Amino acid sequence: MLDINKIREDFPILKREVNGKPLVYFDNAATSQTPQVVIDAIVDYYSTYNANIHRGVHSLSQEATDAYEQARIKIQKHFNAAQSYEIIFTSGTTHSINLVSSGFESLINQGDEVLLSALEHHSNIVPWQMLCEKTGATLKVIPMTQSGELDMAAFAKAVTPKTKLVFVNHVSNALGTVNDIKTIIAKAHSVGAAVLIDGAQATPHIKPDVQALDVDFYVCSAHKICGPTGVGILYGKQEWLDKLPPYQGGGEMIETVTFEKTTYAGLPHKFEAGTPNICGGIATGVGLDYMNSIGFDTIATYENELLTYATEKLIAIDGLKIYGTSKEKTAVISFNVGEIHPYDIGTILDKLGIAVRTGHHCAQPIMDFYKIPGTVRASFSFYNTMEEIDIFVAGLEKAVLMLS
Ligand code: 7TS
Repeated sequence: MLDINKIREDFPILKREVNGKPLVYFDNAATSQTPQVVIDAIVDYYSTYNANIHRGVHSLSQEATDAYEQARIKIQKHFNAAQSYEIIFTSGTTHSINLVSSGFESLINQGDEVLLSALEHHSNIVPWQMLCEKTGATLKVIPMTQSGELDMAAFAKAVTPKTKLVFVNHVSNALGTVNDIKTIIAKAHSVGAAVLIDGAQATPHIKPDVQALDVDFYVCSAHKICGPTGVGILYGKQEWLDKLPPYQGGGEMIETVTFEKTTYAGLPHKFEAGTPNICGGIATGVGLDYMNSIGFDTIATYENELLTYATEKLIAIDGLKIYGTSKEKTAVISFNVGEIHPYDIGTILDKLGIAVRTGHHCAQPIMDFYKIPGTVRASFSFYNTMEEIDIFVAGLEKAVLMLS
């Protein structure tokens, strides 16, 4: 059982008001809020042991290096990676995907096929389009259904011996659909293709086991899992990370440098050129510890209760249509009411202190599929309450009345 009052005490921002009303924060799919333990870890780092890592003999540098590498081990354990050097720190999901897609430029050839899903965020579309433009490979799309699920029969047909890479999100940011990634990974592997799973929206709700999934790359952002902005995680199987060339050149990623030739450092440093976000990496580990102390099963059960409660209340509103009705979904509700523009609803809700996201959610192909410009998206987290859903629904009813 989750002690909601105690949990809410952990998040100072939840005490603030917006436009004179208590904040109701339902934009968790964009970024999660930050618990006090993470804020404290950031203050502690800069107050007591700020130093550059992996290079100093002095105590501060060693303390910072230890804390940063401990965070990597926490992340390894969280995702059940076989080795800590299979965890690469990046600046976010977008950076992680670009690192992998640019690495594949030397591994993909004209005539090869790469497969992505119709449910992707732009950051899991555009880098691969760029890869295809550079290499002459073909981009193929796994279609979606009206309920916002992937058409798995079409996927099975689309995988051929020409398929070299498959990239799919674990959970759709615009609809909340949980994709059957285990089946996708197994099918892709049957033709020797590598699989990248974008876990940006799954990791706030689900604890993935990368070895059980047998996934080749799994990526996510710290700022959606109670950590800071500017930190991303890239898990890569050692065999694939060894095959990929370095992404950026610079300090830290080398073994020896002469003007004639540079040799590269081993994993994970090969992909971590320059001074990283040291404090951010450490704080990411603290955020994961915090979420694990509540427990991902507890989080999922509670969030599912929020989702069910909110869905029941919303469908009772005249003219409201929910996009994304998959049986397996996270606590995300995308909707429109009649012909009212989502932006207008979002603006009125903001005046009432309620934060939702409106627009295409960086998933324009999904909006095109439904032939809509965008949606209102309410996304819940384990620190939200049923009372907040009541406030949101009452605010929405008021907005609809004003805008009809
Ligand atoms: N992939 C998915 C599935 C996402 O939801 C996001 C961010 C990204 C990639 C990119 O993550 P970043 O941390 O590199 O920016 N999604 C959202 C969202 O839904 N609203 O704001 C950001």
